[in-house]
Amino acid sequence: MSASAGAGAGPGRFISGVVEGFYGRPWTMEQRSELFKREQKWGLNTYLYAPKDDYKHRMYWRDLYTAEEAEQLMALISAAKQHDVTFIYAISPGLDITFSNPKEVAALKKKLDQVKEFGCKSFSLLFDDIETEMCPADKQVFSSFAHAQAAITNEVYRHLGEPETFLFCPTDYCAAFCTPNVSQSSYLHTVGETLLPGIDILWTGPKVVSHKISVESIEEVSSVLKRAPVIWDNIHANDYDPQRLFLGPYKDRPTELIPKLKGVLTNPNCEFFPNFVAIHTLATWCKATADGGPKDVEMGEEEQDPYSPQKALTLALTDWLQEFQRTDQPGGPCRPPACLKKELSDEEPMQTDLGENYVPGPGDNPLYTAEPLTLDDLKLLSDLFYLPYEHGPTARTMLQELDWLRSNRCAATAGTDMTAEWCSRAQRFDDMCDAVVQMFNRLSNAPNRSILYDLYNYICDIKSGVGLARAFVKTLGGQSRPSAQLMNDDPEPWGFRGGLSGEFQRMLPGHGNRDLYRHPPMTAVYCIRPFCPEDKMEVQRIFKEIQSAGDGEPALVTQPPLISDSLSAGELAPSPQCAFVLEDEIGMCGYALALIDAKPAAAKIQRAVSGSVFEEFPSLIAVQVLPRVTDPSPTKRMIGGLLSSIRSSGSRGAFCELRQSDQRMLNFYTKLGSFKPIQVDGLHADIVTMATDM
Ligand code: GDL
Repeated sequence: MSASAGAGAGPGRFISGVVEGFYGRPWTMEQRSELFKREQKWGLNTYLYAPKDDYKHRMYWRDLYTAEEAEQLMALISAAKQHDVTFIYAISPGLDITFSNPKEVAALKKKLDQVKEFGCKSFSLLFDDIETEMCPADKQVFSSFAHAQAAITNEVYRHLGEPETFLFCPTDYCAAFCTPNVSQSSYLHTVGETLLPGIDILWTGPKVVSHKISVESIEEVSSVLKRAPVIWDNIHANDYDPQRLFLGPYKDRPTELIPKLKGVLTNPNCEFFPNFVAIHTLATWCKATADGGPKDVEMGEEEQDPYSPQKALTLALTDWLQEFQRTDQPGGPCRPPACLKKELSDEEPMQTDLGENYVPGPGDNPLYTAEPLTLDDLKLLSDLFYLPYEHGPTARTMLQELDWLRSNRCAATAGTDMTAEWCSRAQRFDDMCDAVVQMFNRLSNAPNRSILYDLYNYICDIKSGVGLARAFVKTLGGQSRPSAQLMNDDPEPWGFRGGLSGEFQRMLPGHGNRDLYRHPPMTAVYCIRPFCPEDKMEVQRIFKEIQSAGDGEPALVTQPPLISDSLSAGELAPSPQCAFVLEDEIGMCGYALALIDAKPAAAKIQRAVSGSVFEEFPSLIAVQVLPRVTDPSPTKRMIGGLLSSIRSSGSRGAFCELRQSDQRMLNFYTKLGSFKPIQVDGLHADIVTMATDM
């Protein structure tokens, strides 16, 4: 199963390169030819043609190519050959193929025969992202979906003369899709046992977009598949989110994987030009070998690896910088950026056109001169658009600083010891924002417009985002009136960004987002403090809000009445030292109230509770937390504090009353573990009582 990475042909070679396997606009033929050139230069050897939204690759897979299309494909296949790149033609018939119908198999063979005539020698059948249910006709012939796919794949493979490179993409192409798991997946076992040994299998790792791929996970899947997989890596794919682009290095795949794999193909960003980093760093990774570099005991763990993502990124960005300076427009730009002008000035005068002939007179505006883009600009750009599970270092610092400035806003104008620190950190944040704007300006003026146009929407978006954050910090520091962009009742559309999808997200708990910066789940600052009488109204508000959540109806009056409702509604006062409230930066977001002895309170609201309940669990607690608090730990801490107050009063146990409809709190208490449901007679069927001893 072992292989070594790098270019070269032959059955044992490590497949390395690019899969054009994303949804959306496919790359152009020119871009693909450019890709082959780069692959050759960087030592990558394969290109898998699998553009999801190309009609004849998937939706109309049966249709043969027209003469014009044939010409283009032939040119592409020969361009790949010229650059020593293996061109693999993939087809995705899974949307509607009937496996058991011989006409369908014939159609598939005919289509692939046509591509073979174009000079293509390597093929692939893809069954990703399709329905897993077989049609009735197939169910009669095949014992499972895996058997159907493997049978047809073997037949096509043989028909094509057992090509040296032939790839199969399973429907369960990552661990997350396997039921119940990889080692017990009957689908994967059948695929592994039935597919002919010359066919290689694609695998995306633990997930569709895998954060990390471990050696153990590959060993596990290899033993089920009976061969080393070819990784289809979605680490740089961005087709699932129009606001994201990935310019970080190939990362979190140890180089010890190389001998355990048959290959790696990256399925990168939809935009062709920004993939320079994704592909360049993958090439660096493929060249790194486990016994490559000298080992230094002083080195950290990452340094021990012959591949350093950070170094690979710098190499890639250094080469990419050259690309930005290359003019790709016929005739333009009229004037070179400042850096190039100097070099040229010693030589012959430049070819001129109208713009170049114009020489400003004394007192006229000087000609606009573009500042050259720098390596630091590209590092910053990559940090802002890094990887799917990670922001780059500068982006992380910016988020941390903004979070600190926001959390310590009181210090901004208080004139205390912390004010100086607040102001200097605000200035640092402002400088970082300014660097983003400067980077944007220099990028916009770079001679290579094709790269710029692919980046444009993203850099515009981040420039606006940073602009809003910057204005917000200025407002906090009292340096400007509440920003027009932020606070105005009639802002410009860029003051409320994100469209309908943004609105949907904001309505979901935790904004529907798992912020990369807040990882693990939440680092929002919560404060738990003792309840005071002035909090009564807010507690009532939270109680009402939760009671009416869902259908917008006011709370149902439960008969007999609940002691905890009376406590939350302020009709009963909590016992001294037995009440807390939870606050976040918006305000009060939860409370925990207790009655040490609930019996008199029950009597007060004429609630009969059997004596044995009060004997075993004399105290009652009422806890509520607004849904915006998605992190369970502050609620746990608040309940912990309340229980310890109850304990120190000498109580033997506490109970709570919950409505069945309050699934959130029911789940919460269940997960806490210490509370167990108890039987209380005479309660409404909707009420669950849970109790804990001290
Ligand atoms: C997928 C698709 C791929 C897509 C990617 C990222 C595979 C095998 N298939 O599941 O076409 O680009 O997710 O959205 O990865």
